[in-house]
Amino acid sequence: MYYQPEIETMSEENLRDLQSERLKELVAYVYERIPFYHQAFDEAGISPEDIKSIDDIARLPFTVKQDLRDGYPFKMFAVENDEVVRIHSSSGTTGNATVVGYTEQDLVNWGDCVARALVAAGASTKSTVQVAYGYGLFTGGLGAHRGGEAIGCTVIPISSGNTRRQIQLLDDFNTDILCCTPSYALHIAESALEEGYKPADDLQVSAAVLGAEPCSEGMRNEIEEKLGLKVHDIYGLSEVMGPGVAWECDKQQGLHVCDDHFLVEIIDPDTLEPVEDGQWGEAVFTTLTKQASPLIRYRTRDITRIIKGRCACGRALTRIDRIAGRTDDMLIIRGVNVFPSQIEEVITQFEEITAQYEIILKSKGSLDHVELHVETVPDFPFDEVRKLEALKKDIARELKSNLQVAVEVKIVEPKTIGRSEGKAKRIIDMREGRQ
Ligand code: DLL
Repeated sequence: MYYQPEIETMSEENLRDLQSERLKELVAYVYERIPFYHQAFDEAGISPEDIKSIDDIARLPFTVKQDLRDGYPFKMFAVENDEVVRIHSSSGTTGNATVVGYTEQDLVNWGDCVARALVAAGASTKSTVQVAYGYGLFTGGLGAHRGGEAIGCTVIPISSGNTRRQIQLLDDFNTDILCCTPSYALHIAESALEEGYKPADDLQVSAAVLGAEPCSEGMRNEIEEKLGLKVHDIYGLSEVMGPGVAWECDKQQGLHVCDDHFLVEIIDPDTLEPVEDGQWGEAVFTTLTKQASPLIRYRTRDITRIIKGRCACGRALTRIDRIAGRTDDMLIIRGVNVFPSQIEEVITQFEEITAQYEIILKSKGSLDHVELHVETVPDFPFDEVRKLEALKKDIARELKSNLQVAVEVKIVEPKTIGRSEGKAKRIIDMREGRQ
């Protein structure tokens, strides 16, 4: 099912034409309205008339998070305050937060993008959508909310947390679509099982639209199995809009980008040159329709690749692979690059442990030392030392043979690793000078 078939099934050629038209309008718009871009274009020796189609995109300068921080709060806005109807912001752990504005039309477009994702996951006017992403300055809650309302679903704005209540409402209100982070979905599933529910049988929920953090196939399978539903990945970032920039259809073969609103490129983060389709690199987005906070070539630091060929669902929208991780989160263990999601993929193959884990980075002399904490499932015989030792060895061996990394595995008792209601914190950096 499609939410906007005229866009979702538009031919590639027409989509490209539409993108080129919108890109031309966008460059003139930002050049005129945002001094930062006026100056950046001048410095690059580019004038808006030089951009004739999306093939010229690489002539434009990049935008990075620091540019948004430097523009705090409103210098990157293209409209006056009277046109801004909403603000979201992502808290900066370092430096200023980034602030993003939305006009009424921006919110309509955002709702459409999320609605496409929800409909692709099976939503209709008859659906009840439980939004367990956090509401507030984070874009997850209100973004998913708007998408559900755009379709005409019944939306439950429960926000994140209060897990017992989540389960009760899933049951009492016959929720059929759950929206939250993957780690929170797993926590909800575990808690429901603990409370004596058989979620796969007792609950009506048939799809979960999960995003805001990476989720390995292993973790996805675990959530699907425990809750008896299908997981649809949804991607986005506040600077570019929020959830809904790209999402999975029922084929689960990559995420469809909303090409009419965003132009995606994949670049090599070191050379900044575009990579061939199919090669992994950093996703860069240009917003084609945003009025309040448009962005040219925004470097996301998220690692993905273009999936070639047309999806069996019939959509011509560009597909990107599920996000492997962020360049900032990439671990370099004795020279080997590895993302936490790759470690997750390996450990979720073990039935004896849950998908809850923590990666602790420590200093040993001048070298980095990596400790992986994993938790056994509740019915594992934790006091049988030989079984525990064997499991530990097996996990370490699998990590070594799959990822070529040597990590010290520590198995901890069930329920000792902190559960997350939003984005899980998987890496704890205890290296000297990093705390
Ligand atoms: O996380 C927006 C969002 C909310 C997306 C709800 C999906 C669902 P930020 O807080 O600005 O916005 O964080 C954006 O989260 O650059 C990625 O690193 C990561 N991320 C978002 N979606 C996914 C995903 C929201 N599906 C940052 N898979 C992005 C992997 C994701 N990582």
